Amino acid sequence: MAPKTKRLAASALRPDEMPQDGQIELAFLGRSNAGKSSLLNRLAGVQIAHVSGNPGKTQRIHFYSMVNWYLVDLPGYGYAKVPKNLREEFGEAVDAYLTTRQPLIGGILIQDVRRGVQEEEYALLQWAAARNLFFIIVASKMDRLNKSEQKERRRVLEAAYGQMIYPISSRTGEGIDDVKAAIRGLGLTI
Ligand SMILES: Nc1nc2c(ncn2[C@@H]2O[C@H](COP(=O)(O)OP(=O)(O)OP(=O)(O)O)[C@@H](O)[C@H]2O)c(=O)[nH]1
Ligand SMILES: [Mg+2]
Repeated sequence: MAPKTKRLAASALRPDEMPQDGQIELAFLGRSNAGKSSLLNRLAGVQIAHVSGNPGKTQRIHFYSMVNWYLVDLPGYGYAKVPKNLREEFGEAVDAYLTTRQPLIGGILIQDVRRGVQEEEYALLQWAAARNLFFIIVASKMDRLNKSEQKERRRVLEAAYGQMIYPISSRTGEGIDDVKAAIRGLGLTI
């Protein structure tokens, strides 16, 4: 029997809690509240990830089964409201995942279109390039801006990142098919 897809396969902090079947993983990274879980639900086509108005709610590394790969929702960084000791625990788990996890081939960096690019985003992409991981950049919440603001923010973000970005809205569905096409470009089924 084929494994069930589009479900939470594991919720982990330690490596021994993570899937052991070696299927490829794509990570979702981004500042807390950037819209990672919302995009994940859109891509899956079902509500599997928890979306909150409460930043820092995703407190473990969640592995969702896709057809022949895992979509991995990581705790958002840049928490303001989470106690420092908890922040460090997530930080360590995410660091360990990103630096040592063998099935990880890359992922999606999600950035709220209205926010600036900060040190953490640059550091992440630099580190990813050094590890030969493939990251696409998604600008979320496009529905929050009017057409001319969208154009301007896209220009600013593409200049800041030095690479093209995928504008999306998890609210309207704008741009979701383009993100799926990028994932298919990696040879993954979605
Ligand atoms: N207008 C609009 N709101 C969005 C969009 N995507 C997410 N949101 C809202 O932004 C808030 C945070 O969304 P989440 O998907 O939970 O963000 P997250 O990055 O998973 O947050 P953490 O798990 O805390 O790191 C929620 O209130 C969402 O409804 C979007 O495309 N448009
Ligand atoms: Mg989340």
